[in-house]
Amino acid sequence: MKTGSDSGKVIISCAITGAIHTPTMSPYLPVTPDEIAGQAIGAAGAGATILHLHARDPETGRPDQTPEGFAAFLPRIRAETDAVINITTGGSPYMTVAERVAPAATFQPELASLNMGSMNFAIFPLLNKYKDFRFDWEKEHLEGSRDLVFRNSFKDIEYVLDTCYGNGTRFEFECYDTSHLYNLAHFADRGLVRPPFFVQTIFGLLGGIGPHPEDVMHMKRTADRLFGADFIWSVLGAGSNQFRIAAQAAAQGGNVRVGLEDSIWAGKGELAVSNAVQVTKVRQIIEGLGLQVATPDEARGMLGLKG
Ligand code: KMH
Ligand code: ZN
Repeated sequence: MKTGSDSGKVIISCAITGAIHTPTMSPYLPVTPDEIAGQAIGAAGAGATILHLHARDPETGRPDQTPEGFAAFLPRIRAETDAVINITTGGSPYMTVAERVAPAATFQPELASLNMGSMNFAIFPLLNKYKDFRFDWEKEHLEGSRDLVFRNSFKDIEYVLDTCYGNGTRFEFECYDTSHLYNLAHFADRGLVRPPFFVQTIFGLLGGIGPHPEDVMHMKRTADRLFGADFIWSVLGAGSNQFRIAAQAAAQGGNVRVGLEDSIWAGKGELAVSNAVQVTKVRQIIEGLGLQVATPDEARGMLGLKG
């Protein structure tokens, strides 16, 4: 089994801002191009190997999937870090796949995310916690998720592959449940994707698999069975599950993803004041286990990136 840290090297992905959290939830969520670039550079300085990037409208914080939105911060991040750039093709679950793929098609990054199946994507339970929103769209965004299907049909997945693969972009395969691992195996069987597969297993989103340690083990065992030595395993624990799941996976040869996209917390009831804070914390976990954080070039080798 090849999990990424057979060499003792652990890839830290940091997802800087995403499309789920909103400005009311944390004043530290980066929204403007300067904030996104500044926090991405800070995260890389703290040890992030890969930067997973989304853009937002600088006035309202609303997810923005236009290439222009990304153009406002990508050059600075590329100039000031050596981190692997990973552009989202998930965008926001409210967008069409054509909108979602446009930035990755335009900027042809080394990595892009690819969501491996459709699912409910429920964030409305957060309405119990947040009441007074700074911007109207935030409430609609949470309310709308009662009836939201994050659509990633087989045709949608093929569309992203067709659009990006020719550019040498490889993928962070986002798998929110075991069926998504089987979907990836299906694309591999058809020869539409090539190993090594960077498999991002995601835990604790309502609509996907849960955050229990047995859920983590089940996803890992299933990926081991389907992909053998052909995958690099990473985990993303949503919200308060972030560090516990990162520690479990790192101890078992996995790689980790942190960042304010997936959790705004640094600890119980303590907001993370930056992405770098989370990277530092997970780095301490990794090094405490006697492992080392992979450099961007080491990750390029592990994941077969174009560099
Ligand atoms: N926020 C993650 C759970 C994407 O950008 O393609 C999912 C994600 C999707 O990162
Ligand atoms: Zn994302």
